[in-house]
Amino acid sequence: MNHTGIIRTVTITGLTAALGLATVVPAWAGPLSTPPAAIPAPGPVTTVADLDGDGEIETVTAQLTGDNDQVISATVHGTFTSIHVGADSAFPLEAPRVTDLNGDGRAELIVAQSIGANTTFFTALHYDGRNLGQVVDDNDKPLSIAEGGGVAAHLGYQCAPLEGGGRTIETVAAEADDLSAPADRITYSGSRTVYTLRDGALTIQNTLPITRRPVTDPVLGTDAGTCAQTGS
Ligand SMILES: [Ca+2]
Ligand SMILES: [Ca+2]
Repeated sequence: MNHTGIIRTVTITGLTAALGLATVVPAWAGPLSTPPAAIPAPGPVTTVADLDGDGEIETVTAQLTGDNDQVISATVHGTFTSIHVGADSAFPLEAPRVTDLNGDGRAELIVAQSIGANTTFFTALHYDGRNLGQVVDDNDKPLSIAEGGGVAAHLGYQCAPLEGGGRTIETVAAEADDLSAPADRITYSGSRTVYTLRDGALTIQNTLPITRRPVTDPVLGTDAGTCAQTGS
């Protein structure tokens, strides 16, 4: 006998009557119904990564701490490290993407900071052996990578094997040349930049101009999955 079910039914019915929710509750009752638009989760959210490349995974935690601010933390060999970076507190926090941007076995974390209708902006974190820090670009500024762009732009990143071992990181940033063209004729212009990462700093190896290329052109191709940390 399952008395709990009976009691629940009675309780919900009572609550429904009391709050006048009779038309709302049935929509919730089905197993396939979805809750209303999510309120930003208080977190934390976690993932696992091998930050120091020793083959043991660490738990990485992200927690919203305030308006557009999150703290990313981990404990490596008993030593706690954390860093505050931007967040988009209008959306539920997502766990960092676990990547290995240079193929050295130590994880870098790709963290969403700003989420737009079509474009998400990420920064990257690396572990220097003691602390988490932000990966900096060739101007010594914290890296910002855009992904998405909708029809108006083509933005993304991927990794590629580097001759002699390791990986390069490639970013694509291109804009539509003429949005009034038929959808299948829209071309994009911009650049594809190839970087190497060492000690948390990117160095440009090559910049390929992209000139009026269709979206199917490999020069515009990006596959973020190619940056995944092997074995994580
Ligand atoms: Ca480890
Ligand atoms: Ca790495």
